[in-house]
Amino acid sequence: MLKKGKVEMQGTHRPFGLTLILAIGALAVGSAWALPGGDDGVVAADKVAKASRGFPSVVMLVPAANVSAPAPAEPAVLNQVNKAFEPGVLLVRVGQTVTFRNGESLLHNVHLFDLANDETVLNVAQPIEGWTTDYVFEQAGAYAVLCDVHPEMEAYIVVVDTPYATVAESDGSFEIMVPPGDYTLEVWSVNDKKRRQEEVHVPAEGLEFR
Ligand SMILES: [Cu+2]
Repeated sequence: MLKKGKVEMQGTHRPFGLTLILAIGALAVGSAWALPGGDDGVVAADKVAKASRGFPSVVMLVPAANVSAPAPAEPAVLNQVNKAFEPGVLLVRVGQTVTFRNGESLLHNVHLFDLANDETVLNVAQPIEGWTTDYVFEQAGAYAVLCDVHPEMEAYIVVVDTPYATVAESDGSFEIMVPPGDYTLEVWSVNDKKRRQEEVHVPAEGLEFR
């Protein structure tokens, strides 16, 4: 089934603003999102599959109970610079805008494939430096991002429907702050067709799965 998204395109010539650089920095370190409604969470930590070809795993804890946590208003940015996508793995929430940005004076494009069925969901040119294309994912899933101009360009977008998710370190370690409770732990890794999935209970003192 084709997953429908929302696309907005615009050509801009603005140089990088500080805000954008900070946003990319925050994504690069893979920090977990803040807890909805406060930070009275506990640490859930483990070690999952280590990075492969430079692509780290993504870990998500999907709460059994409904959690009201709107997607971040600020866009997640996938930059195109030095003939590479940055970051290589982008974690976004359902409903959060992804901004694809051409960060250099080269012709690129964005060719987005749904990994569930290999169907193209977006294929747009990014002709000049500063060009941006916005896209909103309306369902959770995993997507490959390629540039047809530069076959070496490759990235992945993991769209999650939980506020408790993070990009793991390259050695596979991660920490997520969560309220105590029952969760499904899911792990996305670039080499695994099937996600690791298990039910976990996070007690009041937190949990180290290791
Ligand atoms: Cu390119």
